[in-house]
Amino acid sequence: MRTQVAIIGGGPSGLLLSQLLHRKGIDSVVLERQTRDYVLSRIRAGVLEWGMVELLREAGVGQRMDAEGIIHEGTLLAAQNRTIRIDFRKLTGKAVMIYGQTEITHDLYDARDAMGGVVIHEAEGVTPHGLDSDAPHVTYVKDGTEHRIDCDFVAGCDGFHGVSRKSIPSSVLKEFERVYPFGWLGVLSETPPADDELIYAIHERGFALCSMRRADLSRHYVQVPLTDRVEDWSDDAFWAELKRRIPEHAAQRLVTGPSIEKSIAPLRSFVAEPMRWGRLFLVGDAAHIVPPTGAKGLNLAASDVHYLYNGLLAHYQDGTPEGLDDYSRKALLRVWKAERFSWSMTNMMHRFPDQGDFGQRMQESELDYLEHSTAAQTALAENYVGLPY
Ligand code: RFL
Ligand code: PHB
Repeated sequence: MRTQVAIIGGGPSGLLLSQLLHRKGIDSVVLERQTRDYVLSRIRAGVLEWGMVELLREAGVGQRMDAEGIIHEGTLLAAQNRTIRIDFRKLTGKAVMIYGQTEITHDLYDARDAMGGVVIHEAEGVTPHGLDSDAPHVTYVKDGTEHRIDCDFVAGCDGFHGVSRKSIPSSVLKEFERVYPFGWLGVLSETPPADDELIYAIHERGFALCSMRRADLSRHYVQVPLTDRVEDWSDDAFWAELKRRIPEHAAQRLVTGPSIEKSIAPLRSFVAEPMRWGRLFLVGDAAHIVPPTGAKGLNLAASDVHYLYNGLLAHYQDGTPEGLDDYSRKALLRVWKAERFSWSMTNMMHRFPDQGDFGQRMQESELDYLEHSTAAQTALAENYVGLPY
């Protein structure tokens, strides 16, 4: 088989890239290790920057998002005895959209089906070859038979644990990492959201977040030690802990119910440089991970897709190489800013085991500064709604 762009990974990055390319007549094949049901069962991000909203519309997959998504013009940051509202609209003129990653993936699969896009599921042993030559190819095994796809370029959209990043020689690749000493226990429940907007709360017992997917579907998180296991947390214990950590007005109104998904995610900051090697381009979680505190993971995947899509368009339509040549530099400039923001939000809003009294006073004074400085609120809002592409 031959295609123009072989895409490894059928998560949001890979599907969005193939959808955008197809609409411009550029051919791709998506190779996904898991089944479609497995990919669609993963509960992940929920907050979309406006740039991502517009990119989904450009890809022709914005209809359901526009009908069912919820626009948020602000968010609440809470610490014991105070609540600070960050007014995105007033401070930046922009807003974010609440629409789950699961729904986006659904919409992208539907769109790929409708256009006859090729997505091969349960592709085992996917391996890129000849990435530093002019004629790369990818091999994989499906139903016990080995297949080969010849291509012009390979897009590595296969997440943090994929093969793409590992194909770059260690003499070329530089990795930067910070692992945080806690995780987030997340619960999805068919209950109304705690408030109209998201609440990020810091408490002496640790961080908590009240988020949502729809008017009847909520997503909540509490910071937990890495030694905790999901089995240790009954639903009742989760709700009791959440109520302790969030402001009183939200705790009193909180409607609890059975969890329909419960998991613990470790927190990590990670960047791999460069994001291009020969004819391989890394996209999304394959190249970088952020702690979820700034809601940036999925949004960064979208901005990578935007840069790569435009580079590929310029290559195929105008024969100009600059977009592809500049992909890694441009994408990394935005990635590092989102890394900085996610790291600073994480530092401000979590209890660290070794922070001591000094660290605690630093957090308190940072929140106090935020409460009383429009400049500080504007900086937070500008990053949260998303820096320009
Ligand atoms: P994905 O979504 O990981 O998709 C990669 C796809 O590649 C497939 N794959 C392979 N396919 C073929 N061959 C191989 N060798 C392969 N290896 C892997 C995988 O099966 C998968 O389908 O990466 P992508 O597309 O770059 O999208 C990135 C986003 O998914 C990610 O940034 C966010 O979900 C991060 N994230 C969150 N971000 C937020 O903004 N807010 C959140 O609340 C939030 N929660 C989360 C998250 C990520 C989590 N992970 C990765 C464990 C919660 C979790 C649990
Ligand atoms: C979520 O709804 O899952 C969510 C929202 C905001 C974040 C992280 C996760 O910062």
